[in-house]
Amino acid sequence: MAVSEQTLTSRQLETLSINTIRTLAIDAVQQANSGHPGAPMALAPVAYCLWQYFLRFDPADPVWPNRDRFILSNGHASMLLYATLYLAQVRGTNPEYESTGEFAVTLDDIKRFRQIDSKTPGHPEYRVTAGVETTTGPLGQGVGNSVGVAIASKWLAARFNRPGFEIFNYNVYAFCGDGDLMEGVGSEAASLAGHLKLPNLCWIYDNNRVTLDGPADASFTEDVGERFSAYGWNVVHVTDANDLNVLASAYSTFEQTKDRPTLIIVNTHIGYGAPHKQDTNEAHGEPLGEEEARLAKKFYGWPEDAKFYVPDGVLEHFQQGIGKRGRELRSAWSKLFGEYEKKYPELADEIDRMQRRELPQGWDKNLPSFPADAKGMATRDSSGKVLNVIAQSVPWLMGGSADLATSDRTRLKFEGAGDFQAGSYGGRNLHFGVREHAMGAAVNGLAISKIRPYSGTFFNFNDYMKPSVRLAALMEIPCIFIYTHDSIGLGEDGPTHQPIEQLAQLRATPELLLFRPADANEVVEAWKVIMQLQHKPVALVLTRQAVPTLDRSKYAPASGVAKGAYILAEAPGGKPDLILMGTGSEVSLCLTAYDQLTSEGIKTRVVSMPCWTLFEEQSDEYKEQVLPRSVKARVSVEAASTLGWDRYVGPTGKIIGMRRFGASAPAKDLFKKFGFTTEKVVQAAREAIAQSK
Ligand SMILES: Cc1ncc(C[n+]2csc(CCOP(=O)(O)OP(=O)(O)O)c2C)c(N)n1
Ligand SMILES: [Mg+2]
Repeated sequence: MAVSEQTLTSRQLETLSINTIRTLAIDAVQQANSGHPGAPMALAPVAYCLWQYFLRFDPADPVWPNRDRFILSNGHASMLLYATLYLAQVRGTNPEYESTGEFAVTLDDIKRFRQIDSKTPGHPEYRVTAGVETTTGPLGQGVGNSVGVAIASKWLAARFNRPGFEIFNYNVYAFCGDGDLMEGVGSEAASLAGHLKLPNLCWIYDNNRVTLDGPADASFTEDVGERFSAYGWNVVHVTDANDLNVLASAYSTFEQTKDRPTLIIVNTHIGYGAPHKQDTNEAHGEPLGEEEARLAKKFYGWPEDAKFYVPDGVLEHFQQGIGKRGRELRSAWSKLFGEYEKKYPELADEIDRMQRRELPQGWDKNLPSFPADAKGMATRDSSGKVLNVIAQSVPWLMGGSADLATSDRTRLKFEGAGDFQAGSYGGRNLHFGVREHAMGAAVNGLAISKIRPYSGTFFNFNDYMKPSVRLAALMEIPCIFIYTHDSIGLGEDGPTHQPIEQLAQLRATPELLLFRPADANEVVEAWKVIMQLQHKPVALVLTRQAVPTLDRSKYAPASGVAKGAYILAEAPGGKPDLILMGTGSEVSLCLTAYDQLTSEGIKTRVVSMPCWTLFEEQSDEYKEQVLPRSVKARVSVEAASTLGWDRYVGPTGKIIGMRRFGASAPAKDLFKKFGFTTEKVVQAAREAIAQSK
């Protein structure tokens, strides 16, 4: 679609609209006395051209499933997005994903930029503001997400489109700056997108040669275009951000490029129009100041003293552009979808459920139950089996691993699961390569596209993707992060690979649920809880080594996992003098200690605690029932950092954990060396009993 013949008046309206975006950004940042005016001032025409002439987006329905996605990866330019959402009159949505008819962002919201409870926080936040597709601010995450969103679009098309019914074909546009392209995650994501040849992905690079510290050439001198060409992208240059015709032709080139992603490098002037601050980092990270703001407005031909001024005709102009075009596109789609529903009711039902994050009927059929077995199996293995069962009933459960699928057991092996690759976009096994961070960001992109995604890697390498996991939690999106090789129990690979502090770190993350199941049946129960989550990400932490499958006729059922912690083995008579507690592979150690202590007449209880956060959410009565205050002799056993266990063992308790990094040796030798033996647990129990008296 090219910019149509313009009359003089509509050219003037274009300029007015662009300058409205600029001055709203200037005024909002000035009023908040914080924020970044420079990037919105520069990028206003780039955003305007995209929204007004290209983006297939209906402001009246910001959750229309086939809308083009706009991601502002340089989230510090948030006012660019808020001003655009306001001018395009994007509507709000409720938690049921219905349009409320209210505006997503009003002029009052813009006046309350960066204030408490406003819809215009410092950086764009998913869930807070309708029309914000993903939370951005930590540079590189947005472009990382965009790859997942583009994968989702291609996968949805492969699964749901039928001859004459192109239900999914949306494009993904991501604005980004020097920072996004310097960050490792941006490079990983670009490399992955190039490999996958995603033709629906367009990054628009704000090439202003400035970062926060000053000229970008203090740290960033590579040839970005050459780099992206080498990744396999189509690279397009726009030498003047204010030339709408050239911008439009760049966007058209993207639309016509069917065999690879597109990078549009736009040369811009940060703080465009501010005479003393343009092209300097002074247009960045702080308000322009009253005087400079006035001079910029003068440059734009604006009334110099007007604040938050929206000239007549601007809102109507957007309505006649994106408003009208978006409405027509969406109603044509709705009509098509109506026919599709009649012809393919089952597929339409799947699409509908996905939008609401509901599961298909019978999603939990065929779930295994594992017989007691002293030798047992690794929880990575039981999880791999469960994943492969559930994935057959939940067609939109998909994911992959950062080059460790054979080790982390995340591969979908059943007939038809397939690999997602250029040329086979219907596959459900993603190959992220050794790119954990881009994997995390892409998985977030899949989740905001309403696919149920999982990732896989060694637990220790969560460190390489942690920023994305944090954003999944902040966004409250149901990603499933699978981590295997969860402790020194991985053995010979040694301390470089043995996680210590990772459990404590993820337990400290709000909104995230961490599960460390003790045996195969706890794994099944964990998956049951996980699949029903709609608004929480999960870390599922699994062993490399075999753990016994517990005899559930002897011990409590594994369904206790749903409460986060439960009494696994009770003291004879039900009144314990001692509580042993642990997670994962150390639970069976608690049980062998239990046998010995019980045989010595010490009334012992064992509590399995696979998910602390869920346990904390239980009633006071339940918590008191599991960990009665009166029982002061307590021992925790977990082969990880001891941080946090004091909460459960109390001042007279004993914590068996890792107070140093691990070592390279066979697992059994490591467990012995670091005190994870029945003998040591029994000894700690005796000490705890003595201390508690
Ligand atoms: C991961 C991360 N590191 C640091 C920052 C702080 N930060 C915000 S904007 C910015 C400068 C980014 O420069 P660029 O991407 O070129 O944006 P421009 O200044 O051109 O708008 C920095 C370092 C951040 N938001 N995220
Ligand atoms: Mg820059």
